[in-house]
Amino acid sequence: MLVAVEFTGERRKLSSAARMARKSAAVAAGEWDLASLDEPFVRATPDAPLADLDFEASLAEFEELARSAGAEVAATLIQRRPKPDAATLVGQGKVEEIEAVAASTHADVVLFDHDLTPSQLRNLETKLPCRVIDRTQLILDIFARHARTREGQLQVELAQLEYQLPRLAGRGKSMSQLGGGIGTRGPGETQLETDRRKINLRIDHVKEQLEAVRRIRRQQRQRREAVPVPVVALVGYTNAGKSTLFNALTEAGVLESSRMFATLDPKLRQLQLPSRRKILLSDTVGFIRNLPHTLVTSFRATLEEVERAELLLHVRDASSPMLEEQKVQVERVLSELDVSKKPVIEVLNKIDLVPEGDMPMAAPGSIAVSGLKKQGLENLLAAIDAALVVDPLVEMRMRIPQSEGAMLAALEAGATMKEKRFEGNLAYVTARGPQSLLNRYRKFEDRGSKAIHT
Ligand SMILES: Nc1nc2c(ncn2[C@@H]2O[C@H](COP(=O)(O)OP(=O)(O)OP(=O)(O)O)[C@@H](O)[C@H]2O)c(=O)[nH]1
Ligand SMILES: [Mg+2]
Repeated sequence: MLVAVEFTGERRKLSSAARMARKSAAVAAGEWDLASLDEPFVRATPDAPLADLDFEASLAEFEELARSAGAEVAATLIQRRPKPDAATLVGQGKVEEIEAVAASTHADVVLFDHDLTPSQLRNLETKLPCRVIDRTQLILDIFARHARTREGQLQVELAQLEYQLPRLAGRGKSMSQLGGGIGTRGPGETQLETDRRKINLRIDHVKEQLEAVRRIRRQQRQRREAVPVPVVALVGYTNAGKSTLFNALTEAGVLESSRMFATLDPKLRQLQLPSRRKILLSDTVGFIRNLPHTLVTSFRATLEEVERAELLLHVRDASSPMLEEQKVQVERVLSELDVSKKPVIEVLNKIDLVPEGDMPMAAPGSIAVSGLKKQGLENLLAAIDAALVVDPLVEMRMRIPQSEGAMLAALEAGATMKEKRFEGNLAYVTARGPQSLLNRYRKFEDRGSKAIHT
């Protein structure tokens, strides 16, 4: 069963940037008079305040998260109170209600849409008849299910171990009831016997293995970087459609799923742009609201393609009611990764779900697409082409002996031919293509312009 909590004292959860964006969108849509703009919460519809809309959307997101972790939702309880209870997060009466509902629905696990301090977790587990799992642990569990590479698995395990360490004491009873499977994965295999010392040993061991795996990855990357191909990284909120778009763009057949965090490990595929320039497109793990800082740090390596990308494609779900809030969250993580200065193209995805005339406000230069219906992809590719300054397009006139047929073919594969003419045993060509490619043909460069036009 799920317990969603909202603390009205913390209601300004919606960051000021998101509120501003929302207000300006509302004004642009002509729905509001300016007088209402000073109210902390303008109304979204005559009878539903925005704060409620946010709460509902975040509740829906929480339910989706729970399902992604394999849970069947038996019941959902909501509590609103001014501030958290220090001992049990929710109030005493609510704890009793949860206990009763958990018993009557035979729930195995109670999931809280909020983080619990170690002592809150202990208190709740003593009072409730089943396992208690908080938001961070739920996200970690989803990560554990979806980690596919060795490095991803090790990272998740490390985060799980570090999360467990301060929460060990007093869990003896509940640890033996491994109900529901959630929160029992990864280091869960050894959960029954864990004690602090064992966990610490394991942490050291995982760190060593991670270091070894990363060394190998660094070597692979160096090998790849010897051939300069710019990396373009898809980033965005979980479920925005990054993997779908990645597939549409590369036909790569990467795992795509409605379950959240389907992609934990970055995927890289080579792709050719309309200019014939090659890029490496990288699919990355989705970001999520309130992702604990410890997780961001431990997933740094997973996001390393983002750090070395030349260009980011920020994929946004245009059909989501949380559109603006999601953008703020993604930008926050990007700034934590120290990549806010990189060029970004905003991609408004899922436009097939947005009724015409209802398009949300987006940054200038943003591209509307549907990854699923493969709409707008040409525009997106052209925008990527235009935005990549690392390997600019240049034009070069060349004189290539016809005996160099292979070179000529390679040039044609990587560049656009603006002019091609054969004279005797020489091919006179004007090619437009990436500088990195044309530089390899310098020795054929034809500096005398007469050669071509006579
Ligand atoms: N209608 C519609 N659905 C889409 C579109 N793009 C993606 N989806 C759906 O949205 C869901 C999530 O898509 P994914 O591509 O897995 O999303 P993601 O951003 O990679 O998610 P994570 O890897 O979890 O961060 C899937 O059910 C997709 O079929 C689109 O353009 N239109
Ligand atoms: Mg994905």
